[in-house]
Parts: sequence; structure tokens; C-alpha cells
Amino acid sequence: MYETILYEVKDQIAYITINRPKALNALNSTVLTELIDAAAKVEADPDVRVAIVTGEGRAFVAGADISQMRDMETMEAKDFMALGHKAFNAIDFNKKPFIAAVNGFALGGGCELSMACDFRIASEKAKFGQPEVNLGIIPGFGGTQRLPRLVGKGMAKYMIYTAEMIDAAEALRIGLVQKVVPAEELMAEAEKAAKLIISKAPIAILTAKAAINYGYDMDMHSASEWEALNSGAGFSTEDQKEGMTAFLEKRPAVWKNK
Ligand code: DAK
Repeated sequence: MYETILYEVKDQIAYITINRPKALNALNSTVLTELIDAAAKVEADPDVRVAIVTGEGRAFVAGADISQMRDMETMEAKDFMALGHKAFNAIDFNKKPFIAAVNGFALGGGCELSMACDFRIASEKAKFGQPEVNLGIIPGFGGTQRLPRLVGKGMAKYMIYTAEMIDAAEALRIGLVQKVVPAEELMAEAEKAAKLIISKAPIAILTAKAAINYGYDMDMHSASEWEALNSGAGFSTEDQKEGMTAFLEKRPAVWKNK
């Protein structure tokens, strides 16, 4: 049982909902600690294939908790930042895919949380931004690193230096989100993506995530070798034989997760 997040598993999907609507789901130490625990649960539970992260009420997450951060000194801020990195890396580098279903404000730490997920589906009402410079600081939960990797250096610098809030359509245009849907269709759209993933060979999905995540920062030569090793290893699974046999027999594959 958590204090600041809701965690529910249904049909192989773990639903993680940040639940501090009165503070627009601002991230304090408790939320981050509970997210670390929830990410570990997703990884360990054989009944979970995919997680969906969303926010309760009108915000996804309106940033790190400013009331907690205001009086922090350097060492305390460093610990808080380390906790944030631990939480977001537990999602980004989780064995299983995480989908951000961005229902409203995704600002500062909220934009960073969405970027730690594998991809983002946004409601038309979502708003994104990195407004840290308004507060006299810079992003501290991965924003200076994940944002340029997702949208390019120029756009990341524009967003971080100007603190401009962008709407869902602009987020889609710059590649920060992968889909935008009307608010009432957000969870159905995220579930549609989750179910598509669940219908695929489980080991192939985990291997694809690792191949992309760990290969991304390698030079192309090493990255190609990394892909070849991962892709080659797939041929030792029963699911590879099943997937190809099912295709040739013109029937749906029945995955064994072996
Ligand atoms: N923290 C704490 N409370 C927040 C909050 C936040 N980030 N965002 C909103 N709230 C609270 C408001 O204070 C208000 O509380 P009450 O007054 O009702 O008690 C309540 O949520 C509703 O907010 P508003 O009344 O402001 O609602 P509006 O619709 O008028 O405005 C808004 C919505 C999202 C535009 C506005 O709330 C807003 O601008 N919020 C702050 C956005 C923001 O600047 N977020 C923080 C980004 S900075 C680091 C670690 C982490 C970070 C950096 C460094 N190290 C340790 C080094 C990350 C930093 C950030 O995330």
C-alpha cells in the first residue's frame, strides 16, 4: 500500500498513478521512493508485461515539489537529485516497457518522468515544459540529458533556456510524444499500445528494450555488434521457432516465453 501513488495490476498491465492531485502530483521524496518500489514490482511480477504511468486529476506531474526543495542545501539537494535519478533509471532501464499516459501538466520533473518512460501518449490537454530556470535552477532529474536525446540539442536548449510551456500538438511535432488523443481516449489509447506489446513475443520485447537502451550511446560500430549479439540470441528461444513456424503455417503464434 502506497501513500502517494496508486498501483494496480489488470490483464498483465501495471497501472501506476501519481496521486497527489492537490499539489498537481508534485514529486516529493515519498513519491520518488514509492516509484522505485513500484518499478521493482513491475520487474519482478511475472503477471506484469507492461506498465502505464499517469497522473490523478488535472496534472500528470507539475514538477519536483517546490515546497520541499526551497530550503534544501547542496548536500540535501544532491541526495534528492540522486533519488530522482534512481527512480527514473528504475523506469528507463527496467526490463519491461513503461508507457507514459500524459493527462495534463508534465513540467520539470514531470516532463522528465514522462521521458524516462519508453514512449509517451498525450491527451490533447497535456502541456510540457522544463521551467526550472524560472526557479533559479536547472533540470535535476535527467532533463538536460534525456530531452536533447529525444528532440535534439537545439529544441532542448530552446525549451530549457526559455522555460516555454508547449502544448501536446507541438510536443508531437518535435517528437517529444508519439501520439496525441482526446482526453477521454487517453487511457484506452495507452491500453491499446500496451495490449499490442503484450501480444508480441515476451523475450523479444525485453531484448528490444535492452538493445535500444544500451546501444543508444555506443558508437555505431559497437552498437551494430551489440544488436547482432542480442538479435542472434533470439534464435536460441523457443518463441523464435514458434513465431516463424506460425507464420509459415498461417496461424497465430502461441508464445511460451522461453
Ligand atoms: N511543487 C509544489 N506544489 C505545486 C507544484 C510544484 N511543482 N506545482 C503546483 N503546485 C501546487 C500549487 O502550489 C497549488 O497549491 P495550493 O496553493 O492549492 O496549496 C496547487 O498545486 C495548484 O496549483 P496552482 O494553483 O498553481 O494551479 P494553476 O492551474 O494556477 O497553475 C501550473 C498550474 C502547473 C501552471 C502551476 O501550478 C505551476 O507553474 N506549477 C509549478 C511548475 C514548476 O515550476 N514546476 C517545478 C519545475 S522544477 C533538482 C531536483 C529536481 C529538479 C531540479 C533540481 N536537484 C535536487 C538539484 C526538478 C525541478 C523541477 O521540477
